[in-house]
Parts: sequence; structure tokens; C-alpha cells
Amino acid sequence: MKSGFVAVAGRPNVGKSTLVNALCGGKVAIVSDKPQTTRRRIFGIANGDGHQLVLADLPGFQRPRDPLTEHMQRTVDASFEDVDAVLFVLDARDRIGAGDRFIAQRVFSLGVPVVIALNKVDRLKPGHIATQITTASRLDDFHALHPVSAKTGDGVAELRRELVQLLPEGPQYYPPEQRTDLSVEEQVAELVREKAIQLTREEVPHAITAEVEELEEKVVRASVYVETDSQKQILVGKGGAMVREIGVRARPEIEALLGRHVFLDLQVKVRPKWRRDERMLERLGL
Ligand SMILES: Nc1nc2c(ncn2[C@@H]2O[C@H](COP(=O)(O)OP(=O)(O)O)[C@@H](O)[C@H]2O)c(=O)[nH]1
Ligand SMILES: [Mg+2]
Repeated sequence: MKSGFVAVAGRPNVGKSTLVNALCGGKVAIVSDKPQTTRRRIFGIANGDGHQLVLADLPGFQRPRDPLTEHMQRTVDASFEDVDAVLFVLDARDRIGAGDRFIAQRVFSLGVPVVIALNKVDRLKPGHIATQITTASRLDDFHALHPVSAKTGDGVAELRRELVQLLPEGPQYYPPEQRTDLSVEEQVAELVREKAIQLTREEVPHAITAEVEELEEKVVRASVYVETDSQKQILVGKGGAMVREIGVRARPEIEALLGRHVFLDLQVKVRPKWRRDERMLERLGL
């Protein structure tokens, strides 16, 4: 069979995680309109006839500002080693500029084929897409360029075929029913974090992390951590309205993942400066 690893590179927010989900045909990675939603490397596994494509969804390239973002950038760097190809994602709705060129320098020097996905072409005028394709193609000597919409699925099947063609002969790395390398607990914690991030603004999303304390037949207990009391107040909300809303949004997806009904018990806790706490980062797999 053809099998191998493709790292997904690009600036924060260009739609890397949404595209990985689309390529895998199901939700593997959480998504939000806030940068830094993806904090660790997550394998999304796309299985097909005679192939297994393992996509490494990654945090966006960034200048490290604290131990957390430092760990994130280290993950990105390490994940470029030993890949069969790179999927370089650009945002068609944004100016293709210095940030993209900076990443291009890295990915085009790896010595593996680079496939460019020009994402978010949904509802863009053909003329605008054509201009962006021209700008993107000036970046470097890419293997192929695919305009896609991770949101509508346009162009995704063609992109998947392209990536599969680049894979060498290899073993089946994961059982075919497996779609990610995260444990069930980690997937549940990510879903809780996604809803919390989607419902908050400004600095708060960056200060949020989540952890599953207990996963039983009928009960899931999870903690949402923030760094300060005022952030906790926001996450709890008036009379507990916010934390309830997080639960309302997360529970159906958790139940779909587990394949059973559960009671979701969410606690909001303060953990000062957890982003600078190496032990906490390790515990969270960051
Ligand atoms: N319109 C549109 N929005 C998209 C598309 N792909 C992703 N997005 C949105 O872009 C934002 C960032 O997506 P995400 O996958 O988290 O980006 P990442 O930071 O690169 O992983 C989210 O609000 C997505 O819903 C797309 O194809 N079209
Ligand atoms: Mg992401």
C-alpha cells in the first residue's frame, strides 16, 4: 500500500485544521477563528483504497512569546523532519505576504515535494482567485497548487488524490478505523476547549486549557483552566450561564465521539501562569 506522512504548514488561521478535517472526512482537529487554537501536533489519518495518508496538523508558525508558544514552535520545527511531503496552506482571502514567504523559505528547503492549498476560495470571484494563484505560484517551485475550500469541500478530493500520489510504498501505520492519534480523553478535552475558545474573546482564549479528570460509562468530568480570577468569572458567566453553554455545545460532539449518552460535569478552575509552567505543559501534552 501507499502510506506516509504529510506535514501541514501555514500561518495561524489560514484553515489548516479545517482542511485536515476535510481531508480525513471527519472531525480530528478543533477549529476557531482565534489564532493558536491548535497547540500540539495532531495526526489526522485519511484511509482509502490501498492507501493511508497521515496528516500532521500543526500550530501556525509564530514568534515564541512564552514557554507555551515556544513549545508550539518547537513542535512545528520537529514535525518537518521525516515527512514525505508538505501541504502548505495559504488563505485566498488574505494578502499573500511576508508571513507566508517566511514559512515558504522553511518548507521549500526541506527537500520534499510541497503542495500548495490556496484555501477559502468559497464565495471569491474567479478573477480574485486567479490573481492569488499567480501570487502564490511566485513563492517557489511547488509540486502542485490546488485552490480549495475546506469549508465547502470544493477541491478537497483532488487535493487528497494529489497527496496520496506522493506517498511511498509503506506499511499501514494505524488501524484503518482510527482517525487520530489523540486518546479519547484528549479528544474530549479538545472539544471542551474548542467551545470555550469559540465563546470567548481577546486574551481569554489564549489562557484557556482543558483536561478530562474522569471518563466513565455515564459521566465525563472535565476541568477548564484559566489563569486569573477575572477570566474564571468570564468562563463561569452570570449564574453559570457561560459554562453551561460550553457544556451544551460540547456534549453532543462528545456523545457522538463516545457513541453513548453522558452527563458532562464541567468545572472552571484557576491555575495561575499555567502557560509558563513546564510541568503543566507536559501534563497537557504540549
Ligand atoms: N470561508 C472559509 N472559512 C474557512 C475555511 N477554512 C477555514 N475557515 C475558517 O478559518 C478559521 C480558522 O480555521 P482553522 O482551521 O482553525 O485555521 P488554522 O489556525 O490554520 O488551523 C475558522 O473560523 C474556520 O471556520 C474555508 O475554506 N472557507
Ligand atoms: Mg489549527
